[in-house]
Amino acid sequence: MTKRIIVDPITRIEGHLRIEVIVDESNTIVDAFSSSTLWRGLEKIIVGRDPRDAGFIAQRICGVCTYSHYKAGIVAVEDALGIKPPLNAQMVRSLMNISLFLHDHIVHFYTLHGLDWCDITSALKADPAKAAKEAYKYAKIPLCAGENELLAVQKRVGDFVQQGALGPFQNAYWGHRTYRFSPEQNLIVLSHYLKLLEVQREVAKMMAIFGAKQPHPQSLTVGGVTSVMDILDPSRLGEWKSKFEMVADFVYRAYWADLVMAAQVYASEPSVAQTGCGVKNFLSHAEMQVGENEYLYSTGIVKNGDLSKLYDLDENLIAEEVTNSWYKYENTDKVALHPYDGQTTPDYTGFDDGVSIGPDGKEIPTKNLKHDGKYSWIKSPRYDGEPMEVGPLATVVVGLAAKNPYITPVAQEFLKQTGLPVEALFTTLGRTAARCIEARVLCDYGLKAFDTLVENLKVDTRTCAPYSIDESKEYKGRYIGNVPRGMLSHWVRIKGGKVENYQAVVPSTWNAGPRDSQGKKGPYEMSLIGTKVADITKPLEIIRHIHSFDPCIACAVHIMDTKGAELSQYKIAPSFARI
Ligand code: NFE
Ligand code: MG
Repeated sequence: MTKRIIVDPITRIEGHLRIEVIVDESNTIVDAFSSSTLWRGLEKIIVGRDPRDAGFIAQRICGVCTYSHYKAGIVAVEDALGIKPPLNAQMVRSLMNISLFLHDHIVHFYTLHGLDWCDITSALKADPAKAAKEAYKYAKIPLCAGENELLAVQKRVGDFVQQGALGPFQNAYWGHRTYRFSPEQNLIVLSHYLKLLEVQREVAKMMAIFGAKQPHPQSLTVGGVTSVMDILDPSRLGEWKSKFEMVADFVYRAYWADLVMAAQVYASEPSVAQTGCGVKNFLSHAEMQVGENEYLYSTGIVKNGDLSKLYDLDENLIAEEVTNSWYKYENTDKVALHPYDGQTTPDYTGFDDGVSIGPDGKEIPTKNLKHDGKYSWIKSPRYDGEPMEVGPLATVVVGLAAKNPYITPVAQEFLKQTGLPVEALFTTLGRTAARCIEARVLCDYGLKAFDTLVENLKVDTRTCAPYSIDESKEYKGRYIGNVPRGMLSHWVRIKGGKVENYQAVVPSTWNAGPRDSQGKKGPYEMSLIGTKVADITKPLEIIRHIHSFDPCIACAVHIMDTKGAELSQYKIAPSFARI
């Protein structure tokens, strides 16, 4: 007898994500469905507009990676028009990108994913003196982990819990048997969780220095950047650098240390150390420009987890399917469309009546995803017909296969410090570690972009390239790069001086999309298969796997009904919301 577990909504992510799994008699997941239940969007709004506005509109796809779609929209139009921005503009864009990645990664680990690893209730029972000693095992000079600091953290959180208003700590699976940290280790992570709140504020300011504000910076324009006064002001440059150093310090002494600790402790927890990565194809793109032609991350493809071979990326082989998504393709018999010819026409087919496991372990009637039809607002991107994982794990895996000189030493250091084999990367633990490795590469080498900018400013102060748009001509162009959640591409066609078609193929779409016409599941769904759920009323394992991708469903869907028509109604049952 199989049973169905539904987690809807998955909280501590951006957007609306529902996961349904089928478990067998041993509570092992044998099938999985990933669905975005909310529909929104922007690709259609861009059509018919002035191409110079595409980036500003595309930016509204998401309030998390607010810079990614902005930059992608600007660069896609620059590519179409044949514009190369001056080096100063390229470097400032890179400094903003470094700020975004650092912000996203540390916030993800502590605020969104950390409580999947760290049991707060256990931290309150810790011995602070013992914890202070423990912290020295993972950092030369631990951050916020002295005995008195830890005692203060315990008191602060203890007082908060005493009030009975648990706020962000409510509704979790405290005491779950797959939590593995000792009380002292939990207390160290909890201390860093609180410190993050301060660091997060500073890293947001880093973005605003050259972006004018955060979220949704405003200083990129087709041809270059507009933050000229800030670029030419040494004190603004110095402000960015000192904030970068403060964030890097947090990454070295807290984030990295906690991930080394997690890797050592959780190596013996099968649900994270042996499962969580089913699609072993990885796709990544060069990003984080630090010189004229120098990038910290590499482009390429790794297939079936084989690090000995790196395949070139052929962008003609990128396509999106809607076989199991609530869209239809019109005037074509193709099942997959290249993004230059992509369509976004809704075709909502609803849910089925059925049953699933309720909070007390008994079956209750529910509206379920259709298992033999359309079941998500997310499309299914494919590369040469195959699902691909994108994101920090892809950056690290492709970086290792490419023998990337920035990624390789950092990844090797992590494996050496934790004693894990390289195969351990192909798990949920590996994916979470890879995000930290990606952040650490920025801390080790990110200032190369800063130095390139400072050196170049001595001989060249240009910040924008001149250009013109010929209305009698047709153009097409794209941005392909990596953003915090993985490979992102924006594709634009321009005709008569206006945007004729616009498509975004987004990281969380690659990872969260439903199965395709061949029945091949995407990375979220495959990550769940084979995992044994310890307690079906507390499916922490499901949440941990999915959180490790850092889902952003606003990004993944990015389309809405521009006429405001009601497409369906949603009711959220809070008892099912899991943090
Ligand atoms: Ni909305 Fe995004 C990133 C983009 S996501 S967060 O990173 O592009 O898939
Ligand atoms: Mg799209």
